[in-house]
Amino acid sequence: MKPTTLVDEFEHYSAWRDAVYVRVEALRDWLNTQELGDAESEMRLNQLLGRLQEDTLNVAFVAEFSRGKSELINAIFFSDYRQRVLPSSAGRTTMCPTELFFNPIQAPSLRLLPIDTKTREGCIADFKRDPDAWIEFPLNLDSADEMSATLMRLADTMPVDAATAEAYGLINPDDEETARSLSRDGSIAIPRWRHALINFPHPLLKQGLVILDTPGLNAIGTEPELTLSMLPNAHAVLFLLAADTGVTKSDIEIWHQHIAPVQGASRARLVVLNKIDGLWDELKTQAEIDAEIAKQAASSAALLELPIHQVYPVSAQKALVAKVRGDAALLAKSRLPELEAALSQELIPYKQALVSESSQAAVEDVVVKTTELLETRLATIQDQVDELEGLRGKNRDVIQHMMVKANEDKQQFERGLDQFNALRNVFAAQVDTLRQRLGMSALRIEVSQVRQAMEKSYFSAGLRDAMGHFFREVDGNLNTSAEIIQEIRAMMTAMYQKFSDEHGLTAVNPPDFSLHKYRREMARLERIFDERFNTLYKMLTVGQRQLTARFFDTLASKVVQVFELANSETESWLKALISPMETQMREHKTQLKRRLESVSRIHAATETLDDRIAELEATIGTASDQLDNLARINTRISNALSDNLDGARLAKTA
Ligand SMILES: Nc1nc2c(ncn2[C@@H]2O[C@H](COP(=O)(O)OP(=O)(O)OP(=O)(O)O)[C@@H](O)[C@H]2O)c(=O)[nH]1
Ligand SMILES: [Mg+2]
Repeated sequence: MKPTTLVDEFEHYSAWRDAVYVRVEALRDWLNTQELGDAESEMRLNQLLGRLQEDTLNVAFVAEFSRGKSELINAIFFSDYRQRVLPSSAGRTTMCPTELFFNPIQAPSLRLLPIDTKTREGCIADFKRDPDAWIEFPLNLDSADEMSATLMRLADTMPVDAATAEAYGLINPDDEETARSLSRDGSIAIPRWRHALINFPHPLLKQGLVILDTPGLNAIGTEPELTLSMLPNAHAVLFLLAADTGVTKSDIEIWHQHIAPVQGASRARLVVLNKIDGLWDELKTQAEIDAEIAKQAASSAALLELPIHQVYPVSAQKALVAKVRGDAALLAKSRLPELEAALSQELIPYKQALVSESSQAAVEDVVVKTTELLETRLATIQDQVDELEGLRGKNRDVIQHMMVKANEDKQQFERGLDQFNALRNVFAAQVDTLRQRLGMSALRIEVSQVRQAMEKSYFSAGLRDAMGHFFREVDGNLNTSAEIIQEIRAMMTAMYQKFSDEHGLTAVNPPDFSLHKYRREMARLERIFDERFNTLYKMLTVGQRQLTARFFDTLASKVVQVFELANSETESWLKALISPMETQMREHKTQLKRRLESVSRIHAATETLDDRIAELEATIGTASDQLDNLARINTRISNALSDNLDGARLAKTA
């Protein structure tokens, strides 16, 4: 069987995602036309639709320089252009982290962030929001030559003196390697750009693929954002070794510092042993060559402490040549198809599971809520029908009595509503405290205090104290917030119970919510900081202090991001907590009012009993049709979600 390529697999995934999108959209529109949706459900579904639309799949390529990262990207994704899209050459080529993606709103372009932004405040994510910080070069898609000439800028360097390089955090003057790379006039060549964004209308990028090519050259260490967010955010990381160099000390360092620790158990992480064409010795038999390749793969796996099946030997260069020339035998020999198949098998199902899970959760919440509403409606109307049936043949006195009773119920419920509103005030006060604890302004003050403390400290001990203090404060805030959340939940549970006992509303179990994962993420960030800076000397040099300060800036913006997430999740939880109650209250109030109206009208003899019962029964019919429809729409979404890609593929080939 021909192994499926990543390109095919990704197309199936996109088709699956589009199918889910259409069905979720149908649910939202149906709720609107039936007037069954509320603001909360509509918001959840719109958020989900937004996520499905902007869904990206991030694949990062990491290795020492010259292992063939850019060549491998060219071979896997860009062979259709029949030439090298990304520059790839001997020695150090790609000089800055490069993201390839597609944004239809902007013209195809290469945008470059100058290296001197390293001395400015703000991290790459901040600069991405500031278009003026970038230098833009249009990409002429009609001329492959022009395009690759433009992209050669990814390899730009410039000479600076050692002090400047140190200020950028690119060198450590005490380090031997730095001394070696200084030329006679004391200058050193550094990357001209800090980061590159390539907006390119490739079919896969159009569907949400984002590729991250990184430079070797220990850039990972000097750009904290790579360690803190870009690599952890990647859905798959490919780590490259090269058969001609074998596994070097710096390969092992990169692996242990940046790749092995950031990976979750389910995340795709593939090790590629590139340049196996160097072992294609024409004087040897194929079996001997295969044995040699297997031997190298095994020793690489052992050095990285991995099972051998996680190492994929390939020749990126021959694969690119083979694809450009349409040479199937050479392509097979390059072994790229095996790597592509493994990548798609690890990457796509993992990504699909993530998206499926979050979609399922949002849809289920909305469906459960709407079902409850319809069931309550059905039950109350049925009660009214029963009550009216009981009136048949009764005299006016009895009817009068019923009217009084209905009025009393309505009044009692209105008193209940007053209590509910009083409780809402308590709820609002608690939410206020929670917002202060989780608030962004408190966090920003905290961050600037640490920043000042760091600027004053010349010793690494002082710096670590400031950081330790920061993390304790942040964790303290999260902890207090977690306690408030528990209190709010207990209060709401009691309130639901009360209304269920006194007014017969459906008892809802308020959703649980914990800040645990955010505390865990903070602990992870603290660990990364510790690991990076506990080896520093007692006295800090200017360069080390600057590097530490910049690392802290990135870390702080990451902490702010985590807080923003925690905040928005907390806000949604608060809404989800109160909104079913509000919906039920509203519904109950309407039904009580209708009941009083029907009894009154019958009492005043403006309507016959039969007419009224028939009318109510029609309403029952509508509500139960709606229930059926909702169940059908829900099944359709579930089917779309659980439709695995194998199914989609079979359907397409059949
Ligand atoms: N023989 C052989 N050479 C390869 C292969 N893949 C890449 N190369 C060569 O190795 C050199 C480095 O390749 P690049 O793609 O620039 O490597 P890189 O990892 O992107 O390097 P940096 O951008 O410097 O970090 C180039 O001269 C490529 O032609 C391969 O499979 N076989
Ligand atoms: Mg490169």
